[in-house]
Amino acid sequence: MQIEEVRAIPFSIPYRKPLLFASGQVDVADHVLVQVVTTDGVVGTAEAPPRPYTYGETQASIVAAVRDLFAPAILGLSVLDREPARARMARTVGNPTAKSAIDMAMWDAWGKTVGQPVHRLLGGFTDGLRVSHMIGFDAPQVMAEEAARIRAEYGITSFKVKVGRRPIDDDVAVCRALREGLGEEVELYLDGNRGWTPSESADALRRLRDVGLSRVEELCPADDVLGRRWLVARCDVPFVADESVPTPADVTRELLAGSATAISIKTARTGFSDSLRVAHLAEGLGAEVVIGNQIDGQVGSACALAFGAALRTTSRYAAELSNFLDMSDDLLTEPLVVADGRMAVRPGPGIGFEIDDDKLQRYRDDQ
Ligand code: MUC
Ligand code: MG
Repeated sequence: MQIEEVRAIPFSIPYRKPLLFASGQVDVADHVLVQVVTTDGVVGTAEAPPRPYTYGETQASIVAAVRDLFAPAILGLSVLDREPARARMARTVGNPTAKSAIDMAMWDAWGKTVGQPVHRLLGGFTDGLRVSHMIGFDAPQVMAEEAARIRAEYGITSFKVKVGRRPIDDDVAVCRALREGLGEEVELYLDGNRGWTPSESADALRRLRDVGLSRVEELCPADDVLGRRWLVARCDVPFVADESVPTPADVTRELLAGSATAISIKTARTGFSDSLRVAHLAEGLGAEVVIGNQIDGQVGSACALAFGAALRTTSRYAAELSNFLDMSDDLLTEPLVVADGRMAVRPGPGIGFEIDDDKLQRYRDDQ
């Protein structure tokens, strides 16, 4: 069970339709497949998505961090040594998705070694999750039609609407088009990716009161310290912290400061080991959590699904698992399936997927 090799394989798969949001844009899934190989020949796999506007990482920096910093630090450890691996990686600051992919690849290797699914090793609460889909910027009618298509094809009835970069009138028009097009039964919530000021956020929330939003996420920067507290105190739906909580300590700070009332858990940035910490911390503090999407491919979405299904608190709300549907292809031998608005966890050992070697050859950037 000892780790004898750590691989960082850059690959690029185009999106059919780019995703636009207040802090950036994704046209290509230029991710890094991270694998740990054990002395028994078991391969544990996860992926790291570079999000420079959120974490400062790029595809090249993730490959370099895994190859030059983290692989030498963990070679020779057992796949059971996840806490020593975490401590050694913590000697380097930052690099959240590189560290998280290594952590999740170690859990995958552990599950494969003992023949057990990772969602059960993590807690085994349930066998599937309701799915929520994220809709990027476009014209109001186009966004409403896209959501209607996703509902018709996949049965998804929960949508996260990107706001915060255009004039507020445009965002208000989008939310109204979505509510009118989809009806009252559908869940709608906002993600501003820090694009508004606190007073712009308050203005938008006032104008959107009748749209019936279930929650809002990171409408303004957490660095607007007092303004954000002022806003959160006036917000009558849960205010979710996302990019402001890359670590468990940030979760504590944001919740205790009154700068957020709920937490987005993204396995891409906190792996499984720190996502457990975040979930338990939030539960202890009485704050709700949702499973977020780092614009993951199918490997990353399978990781988020396994984690979300593991605990009662993480499986309560629809999880953001479906943006891989916008990609032109992916790397798994058996693609993930969304049906009737749900995704079932994979029954196999580990996280529950296998990499298609031909596809990896086709999309890898290093050969
Ligand atoms: C999200 O929830 O914000 C966009 C930027 C990022 O860091 O994650 C995505 C989705
Ligand atoms: Mg977000």
